[in-house]
Amino acid sequence: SAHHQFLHDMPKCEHHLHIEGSLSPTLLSSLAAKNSISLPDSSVDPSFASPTALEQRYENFTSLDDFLHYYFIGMSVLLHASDFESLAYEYFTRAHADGVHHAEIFFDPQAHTSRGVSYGVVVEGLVAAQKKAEKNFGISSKLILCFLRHLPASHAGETYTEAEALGHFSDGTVVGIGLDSSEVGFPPEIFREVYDAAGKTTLRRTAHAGEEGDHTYISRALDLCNTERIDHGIRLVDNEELLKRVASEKILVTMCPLSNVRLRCVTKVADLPVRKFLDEGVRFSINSDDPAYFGGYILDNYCAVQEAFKLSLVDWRFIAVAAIEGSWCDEERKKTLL
Ligand code: ES4
Ligand code: ZN
Repeated sequence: SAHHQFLHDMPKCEHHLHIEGSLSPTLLSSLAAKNSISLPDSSVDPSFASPTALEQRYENFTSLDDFLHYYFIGMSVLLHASDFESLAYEYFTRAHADGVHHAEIFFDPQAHTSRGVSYGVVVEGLVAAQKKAEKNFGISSKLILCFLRHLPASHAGETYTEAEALGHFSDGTVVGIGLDSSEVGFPPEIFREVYDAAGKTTLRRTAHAGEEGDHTYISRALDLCNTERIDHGIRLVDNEELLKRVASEKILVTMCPLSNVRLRCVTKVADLPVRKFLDEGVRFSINSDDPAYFGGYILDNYCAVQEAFKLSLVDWRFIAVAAIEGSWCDEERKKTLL
């Protein structure tokens, strides 16, 4: 895609990045060999014949669930704290090259604890990478613990309790909670208990809503889970009143353009409500979601938006300021980002 120097140079904040979704086929393949993890046999799924075959399969996802199948198999190669550290440091290296100054990173502990990798091991590796990225690149970062909505709410509750017991909520290791995985059929209010518990603490709250699900998933996240952000939120365009509310309440929508195209939520980037959000004053940021799976990192997403919409510098200023003001870092850090 076309490269825009001013978009590279603009200080960027990433708010919607699943760290497990930054696992490149190359790293996946090398960790599988190192950790003796058997991937599906290539006679069953030829995509696993080589990293290149896998890359090609990633270009043809038909839905969120089709992607999630590969996403959960991919992360099965992550076993040790050092694997999570390598994964996250590889992400930070790329994010730094793209001009990211601050990153808020989703992780899916249940996808690891359910296969015998402890919550503590996952966080140990991620935190090691965060410290190294801060020191070497000056990138500030936070972790957002996501619950998998296809699993029972009781499993989310157990995960919440474990993170809390380790002190990760009170010591700032985890800044907030999120909700991800299959959306349709798993509305946010199923997870009301953990959101209510988080609401009694300093934890911030977000949820994926209005990606494949309709606009009622967005209003239910806001009304029933008291979320402060909406991840994806593209179905906001189907309810004018809700859209105006999100604008007036300054709720940040974390958009992921290349993800929405790859998962066929829209046909092309130009079909996303970027112009609409700008005209209505809806605050949003532009993010990569699962960059190793969706054909681009954050700068590719910024450039795709520019190619599709030809935004003005005033528009880009609005996006940059919204991203900084909507970040979950302290006010001192925000001042240095602005
Ligand atoms: C995800 Cl694109 C997307 N949607 C929902 N859940 C996810 N987990 C990782 N990527
Ligand atoms: Zn996502």
